[in-house]
Amino acid sequence: MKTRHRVAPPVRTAFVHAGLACALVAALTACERKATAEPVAAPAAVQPAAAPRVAHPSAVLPRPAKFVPGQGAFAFGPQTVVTVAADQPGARRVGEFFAQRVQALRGFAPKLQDNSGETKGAVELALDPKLPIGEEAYVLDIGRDGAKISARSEAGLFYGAVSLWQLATADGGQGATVIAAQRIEDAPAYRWRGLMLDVARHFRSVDEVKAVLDQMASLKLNTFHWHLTDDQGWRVEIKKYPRLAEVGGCRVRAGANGRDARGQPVPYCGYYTQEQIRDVVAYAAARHINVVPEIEMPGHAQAAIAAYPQLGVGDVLKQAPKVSSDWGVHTYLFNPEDQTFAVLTDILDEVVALFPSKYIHIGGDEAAKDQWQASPRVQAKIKSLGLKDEAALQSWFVGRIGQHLEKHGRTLVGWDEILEGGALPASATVMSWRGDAGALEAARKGHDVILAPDRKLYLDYAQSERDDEPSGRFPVSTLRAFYDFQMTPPGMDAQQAQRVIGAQGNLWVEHKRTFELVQLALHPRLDALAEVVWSPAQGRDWNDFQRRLVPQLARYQALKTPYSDAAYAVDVRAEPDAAGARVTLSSQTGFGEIRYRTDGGEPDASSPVYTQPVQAPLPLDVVATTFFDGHALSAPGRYRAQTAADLSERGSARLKACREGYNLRLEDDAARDGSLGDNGTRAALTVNLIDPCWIYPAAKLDGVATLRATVGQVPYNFQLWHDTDKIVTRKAEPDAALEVRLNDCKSAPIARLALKPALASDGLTVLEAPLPKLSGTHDLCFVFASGRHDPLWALDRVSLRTAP
Ligand code: TNX
Repeated sequence: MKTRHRVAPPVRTAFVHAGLACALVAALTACERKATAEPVAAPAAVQPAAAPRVAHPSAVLPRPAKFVPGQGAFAFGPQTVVTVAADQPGARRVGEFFAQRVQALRGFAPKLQDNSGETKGAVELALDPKLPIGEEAYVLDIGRDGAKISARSEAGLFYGAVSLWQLATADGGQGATVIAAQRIEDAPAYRWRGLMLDVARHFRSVDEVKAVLDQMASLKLNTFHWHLTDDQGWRVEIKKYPRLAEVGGCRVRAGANGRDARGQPVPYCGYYTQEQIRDVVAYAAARHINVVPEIEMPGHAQAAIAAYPQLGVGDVLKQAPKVSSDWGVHTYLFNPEDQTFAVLTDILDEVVALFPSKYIHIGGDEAAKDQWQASPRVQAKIKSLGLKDEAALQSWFVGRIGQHLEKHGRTLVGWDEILEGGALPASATVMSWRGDAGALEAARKGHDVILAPDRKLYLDYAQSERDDEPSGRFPVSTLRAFYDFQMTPPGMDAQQAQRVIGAQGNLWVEHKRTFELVQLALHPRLDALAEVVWSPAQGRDWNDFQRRLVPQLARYQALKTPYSDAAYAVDVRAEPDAAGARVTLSSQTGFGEIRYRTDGGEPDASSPVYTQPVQAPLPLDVVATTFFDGHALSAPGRYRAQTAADLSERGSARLKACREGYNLRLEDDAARDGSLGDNGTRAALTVNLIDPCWIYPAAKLDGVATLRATVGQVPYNFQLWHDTDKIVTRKAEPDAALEVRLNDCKSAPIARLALKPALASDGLTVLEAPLPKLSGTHDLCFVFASGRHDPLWALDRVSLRTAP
């Protein structure tokens, strides 16, 4: 469902029912009039058709360290030139980048000029290595007669240019503009301002990676952590071991994704040639972004072992593994033999030659030790090295790799598991992901620390429980939560806090099959994180951030960069009511104002403002959008209901899971209509991997005669390691069915909807069955009794229908 991005926003299709425009207008308008009558609400209620546009004094995001408003404004247009000193190629590069970015939005490119001549009305880029400011700092002075960016380094100048670009494009228009006079003195709070992108689970093209780098640059992020290898794919060409990319770079995806119309397997492949890697690294460097490659070891190694089985734990492997089509924790580890180190160090030699980064990431996470435990050879190795256990062996493994990187003058970075086993060299940098514990321990032990805690800074979590939320993980991780992230974990003292060199957002992409899904996951949460790592903690202000986000979102629209509008999208709740329905409109943040229409059209900045719940007759057709300062912040959200039965419809995102943990929103492996291939809209289904079970809270059952459920099946391609035993399956007795239970999930089924019509379909199937006569308000519980956990059956939506 392509409703979450703001590129030529389509009307949301969630909850769409055939329906007529209704008489809601009158009811809603009446409500507004009522509000006007209340003295407190009076000023707001006389909502002007077009609110006066109060531009934010500084539209720069992330917020600059210091901002002083000035007098007057600078006329910026096609006549504006950018001046640089003839002997400063760095300044010229920044000028060219600036001109190209202005061109992308305003439609003209300021000309570059030598700074020796007339400079009135110009943008001057001045590099001065003796300026007494920080390495990445800059000063931006905008007056009536021009603008000047000063910095000590090209990076500083670049960041100044990004700020000026934001100011020059904050009005969202084309052609000439004016920029308010102001002075900005700015420098980043942290030196590691990062984003991790997983390209192993789903591959991204060079152009897509470059697009992400452009977006990072415009947020002054400077570290791109490229997760290049994992169980599901090896994505970097290694000349000495070509099978890594050729074999390790291909898998057959699970379920319908993995076969063609004739049922034949379709390989899913992708890797970057060394030439492409160099191209990306140079592209990033031109944007002052360092690319940190990650080569996973000793775990997350299944693709590498599929390519070169001799790297695996040979005495326990019955056969070479395939490149995995599953998600989760796998048990294939590299063996700790000398020949394996020879291969790994060869690989790292090529990696080091490709990536000038001081930091090289060697993974280290989730190395389930089952195979090492089961292997007599590995056990003998542990013994001969005088080590305590497998954790100590991993520590020894990492130490040995670290020594090799040190020979190249590089610093090892690893996930916080590298702390286990106790032998981590002090020079290693720890990336803390399992909550704060790793960060605390690493800082205490004197390691540099990068914060990337799961839940808090993981970008694969869902952003809402809306019906149109794309696939991802639960619980929800909101824009606000990202903005509120604290750079000093509780329990860390001031001295240890010095060890925190920065933070990064991590985008794992098991559930982000397309680039659009990647973009929706990144923005605007990455924008919030950019402010957390760049701007001083003091002065952080959520509402101020949101105001500066408005022009940022407008830029994304203009640049056709999809972003999630989960923070601003309008939730329409309609409950049955004597008049037909009681309609409540709200948004996650409450920021801006909600405007709506009820005649089928999309609201604009002059449509009525929602102030309080309204009663409205059926059928109803509401389209609502959040606005701020005349800008639409969300795609228009539509809600239609013909009858009271339609009001009872709940998508799986709005049903309650029966347990916590392992709740995912999964994309169906086939298009809605069951067609194969990567095209076509797909359903996203909220499901629990341990106990697929849904609660419809407080269902109103009076007069309900039938239940309608839309169901889908997805492959169970998850490795839950030791949690596998916990998976709940229910017997298919007498046949496979969706069972409905009253009040709780333990009672006997009150209805069974046979799955037979759905068995042969890869897409969604609508099932309907009568319910016994019920009354009152009760929870309903839904479970699938299919006798097996694979395929995983999932509810798309349910509704309660009255007798015709
Ligand atoms: C854990 S976070 C992982 C990744 C997965 C992620 C999400 C971390 C260091 N490891 O391999 O992609 O969970 O499923």
